[in-house]
Amino acid sequence: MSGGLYSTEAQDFDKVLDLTKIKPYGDTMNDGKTQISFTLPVPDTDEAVEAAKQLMKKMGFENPLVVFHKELTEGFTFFNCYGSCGHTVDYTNIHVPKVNAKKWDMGETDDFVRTYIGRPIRIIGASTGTDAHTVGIDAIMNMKGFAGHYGLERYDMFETLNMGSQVTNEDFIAKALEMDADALLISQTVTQKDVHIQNLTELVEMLEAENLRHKVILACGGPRITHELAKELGYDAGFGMNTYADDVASYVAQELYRRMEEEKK
Ligand code: B12
Repeated sequence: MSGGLYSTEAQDFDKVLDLTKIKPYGDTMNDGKTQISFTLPVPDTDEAVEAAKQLMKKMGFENPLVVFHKELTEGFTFFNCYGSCGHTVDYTNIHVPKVNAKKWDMGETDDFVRTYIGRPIRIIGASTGTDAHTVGIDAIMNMKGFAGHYGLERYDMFETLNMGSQVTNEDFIAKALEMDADALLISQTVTQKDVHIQNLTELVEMLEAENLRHKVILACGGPRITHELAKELGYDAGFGMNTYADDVASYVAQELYRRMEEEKK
């Protein structure tokens, strides 16, 4: 037999991974199975379930299934749905901007700073603006660190100050000046209504206004921060999920050294 379901091509379709056309994996390769959840601002009725299915189809999902629905509060229904995604992306043609630094462990970074910079690097960090989340910046800076990676306070060759959360950009800059910081680390977790963009942009503008921007290494981080976004906003580097102190410590040491060498020229 040839063609249709019985062709070799069709038989292999659920086994063969084509990196130029990837789609979600559920039970078998290329089935596109996706789980999606959302809330509709209507009561939990048959019409609401039908509306959820129609919405799934409009989003491009085939065979939409509502597997769970519950009115969370009067007039708002939560849905958990499955569907098959018909779209694919070319994985071989994806290029993500990344922080340009070799990742070292704590000992390697300390050795490098001792040998090539010759003094401790001064770093100040905070979760700024209205953001109350401290766990991210603590994971990077606190002595005990995060997931088995010691924080910057543990490094011999870093002098650090973690200002905590809800620090205004004014106070942050004032403290950075007072300690003559080499690097400024900003953590942003809340991204609702792009509040992080406004806050991060304001800091850059304030540093520029005071003619300080080029004198410091400016890096930001958070679960929804990417290096690409950070660069767009005028930062030197951006760090997202699963970052450890090692990443930012190696980067700051290498970047400071690069700038010191540049100044000598
Ligand atoms: C704990 C928590 C809180 C605690 C925070 C306690 C504290 N002391 O930090 C409390 C209860 C106070 C809280 C409050 C709120 N929260 Co909250 N919170 C969380 C929660 C559950 C975990 C966050 C966390 O600690 N992650 C663990 C750390 C280690 O991960 P991380 O922050 O991503 O950090 C890593 C990287 O991103 C990176 N990194 C982070 N910062 C930096 C900085 C630098 C320089 C570098 C290099 C790297 C780096 O390194 C870290 C280690 O790998 C998340 C949901 C979730 N599961 O993620 C919601 C969450 C972040 N909160 C959320 C919200 C909305 C709020 C509130 C606004 C709720 C409200 N309406 O009141 C308030 C915030 C009010 C305010 N003014 O900010 C939303 C944010 C949605 C959004 N995108 O904006 C989330 C995602 C929950 C949700 N699904 O809705 N929250």
